[in-house]
Amino acid sequence: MTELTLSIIKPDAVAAGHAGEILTTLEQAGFRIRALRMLHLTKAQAEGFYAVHREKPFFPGLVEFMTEGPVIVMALEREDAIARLREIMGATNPANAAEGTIRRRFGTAITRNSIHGSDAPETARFELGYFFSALDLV
Ligand code: FUP
Repeated sequence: MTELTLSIIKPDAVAAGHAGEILTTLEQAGFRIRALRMLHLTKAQAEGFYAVHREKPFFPGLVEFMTEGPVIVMALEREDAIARLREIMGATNPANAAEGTIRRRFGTAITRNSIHGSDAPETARFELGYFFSALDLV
């Protein structure tokens, strides 16, 4: 089924100059970019996006990291986009991510893992709506 998912090229990957390679990887994996914007998240915006994690011990560090520099936020369309993106991203900890995955190639720690992708349909709906309106999809 063709579906949309939300992806973020995180501040570490943008700062390291890997945004282009990550976009190329996504396009070559069959994702169509339906919307894209670059922004520097505020603390409140990062906290809202990761609200499901607010009780976790890593939450303050996650918010700090996600606000340290600009990110690139995308709505991506593909057959089984949510599951396929999770596959090519790799495991949360780059050290455990399969060879060739984006997190293995560009992530440097579990806290600095280069890319985000929605993990389920309800999450994708919330996350797409957090950054984009229907009018932004082209
Ligand atoms: P993922 O869906 O793979 O991004 O992973 P989670 O939703 O479990 O975690 C969201 C983000 O929190 C991860 F991308 C990185 C960060 N995190 C940590 O910093 N430490 C942890 O122990 C777990 C996650």
